[in-house]
Amino acid sequence: MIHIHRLERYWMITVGIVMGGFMAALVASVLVYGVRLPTPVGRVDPTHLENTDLATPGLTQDSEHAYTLRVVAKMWQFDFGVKGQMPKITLQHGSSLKIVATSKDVTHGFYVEQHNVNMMLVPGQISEMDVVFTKPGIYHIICHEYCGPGHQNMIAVIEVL
Ligand SMILES: [Cu+2]
Repeated sequence: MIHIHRLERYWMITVGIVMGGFMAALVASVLVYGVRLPTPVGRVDPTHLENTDLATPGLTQDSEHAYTLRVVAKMWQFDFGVKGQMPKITLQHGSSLKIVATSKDVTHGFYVEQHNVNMMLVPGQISEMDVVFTKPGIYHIICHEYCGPGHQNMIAVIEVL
């Protein structure tokens, strides 16, 4: 049998416990907290979005409580077919929202307050994420990837009734 020094054995046990803790946190984040990685679902030519599903960004209703929001991020606004400095969509609570988004110029962020939505919008890549709004409230969408001098203006609102 291999002889392992006592202190070395303690360190191996300690490292095993720490690694087990990390693994448990990872599993809990997926199974308990519902953390999902945003998935790239397709590729597009960011200079020719007019030939894609994202040609007409906006909110569509798929069923009674399910919606799809198509978003094109650009310097420096989120375009989902609503005009204004801070575009807004309104949903009933309990609604599920599929967000399909891309960027037409530089890398932008897409973060929804108080929900597990945190995507990087990379030109040429379509990102998709599902979220359910269970509580009424005002939730801001912000760009959290610095994208240029108008970055701080990239804000939109999801109102949940
Ligand atoms: Cu930005």
